Amino acid sequence: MAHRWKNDLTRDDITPEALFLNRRQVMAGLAGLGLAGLSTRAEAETLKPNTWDEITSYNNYYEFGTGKGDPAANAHRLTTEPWSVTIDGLVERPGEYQFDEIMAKMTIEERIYRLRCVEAWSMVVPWNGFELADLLALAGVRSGAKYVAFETAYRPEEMPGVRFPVIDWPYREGLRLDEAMHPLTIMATGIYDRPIPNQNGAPLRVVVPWKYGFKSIKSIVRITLTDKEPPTSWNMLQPNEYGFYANVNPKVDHPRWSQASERKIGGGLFSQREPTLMFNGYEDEVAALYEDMDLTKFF
Ligand SMILES: Nc1nc2c(c(=O)[nH]1)N[C@H]1C(S)=C(S)[C@@H](COP(=O)(O)O)O[C@H]1N2
Ligand SMILES: [Mo]
Repeated sequence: MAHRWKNDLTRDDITPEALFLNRRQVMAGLAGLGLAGLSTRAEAETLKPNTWDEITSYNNYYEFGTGKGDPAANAHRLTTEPWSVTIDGLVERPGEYQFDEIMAKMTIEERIYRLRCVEAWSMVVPWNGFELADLLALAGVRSGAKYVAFETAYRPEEMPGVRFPVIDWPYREGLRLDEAMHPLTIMATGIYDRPIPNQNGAPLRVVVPWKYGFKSIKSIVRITLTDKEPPTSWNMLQPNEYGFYANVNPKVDHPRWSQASERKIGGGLFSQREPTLMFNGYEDEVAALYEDMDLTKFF
């Protein structure tokens, strides 16, 4: 596997002292420790993860119902063992990859990321997982591939929510290949060093921290490399409200509400809304991906 930057930074590495330094100093300090590359602004500042209870009881996973508590109540019905992911399309080694075999080959690390839902609430989640690029390398991306399409399991017997045509099931998402290969993009398999709960997308789900949460598709059964932008669930439903890119952007409002600020889950009844950050705080890491694009057009 190609050697790439690995983030060994955990929340225990963020010393109180580091919180008083400005970002550049923190970055320099991390570089000095050999942790080149990313310390997200969020991590360098006051990124405090939400609690296990918050992260696992307030969810969006429409296959189990559209209420925030429905996934926690219903997702225990999802059978996650055995599990396999079909990787096909423009790859050298198409096939069905067993979850256990994938895990045996991947390096699991902790990533503390902001999660910003398009509905304007947010959390901080200490994920465990591996870089999506490493999984794609297993299958071998062929030249000509430009996009990656993902599909969630569709199991009417286990998923009470799929009776309702809120979405054209199965839930589908997609990324441009360079977004999928970006070191910030992970496949999460755990939270707080425990296996990822069903309601959060067991046994493996995408996490793209600079995009609205709906891009971070859960319980993946298929990954297809294509040369065309794939259809994606929310975009199919309301193309004028949910774009393919869905980058977090405080300056581009949803047609029905502002995206300039967000409500932090767990903040309490009287907590202030927080300003939403460009690319959810990951601007330094990802802005280059969109250099020549009009983000109001490609929202
Ligand atoms: N398959 C599937 N994936 C999904 C969703 C869904 O309904 N079905 N909801 C998305 C939305 S809108 C958000 S905000 C995040 C929420 O992730 P969390 O429940 O782990 O916080 O999952 C995303 N992934
Ligand atoms: Mo969301």
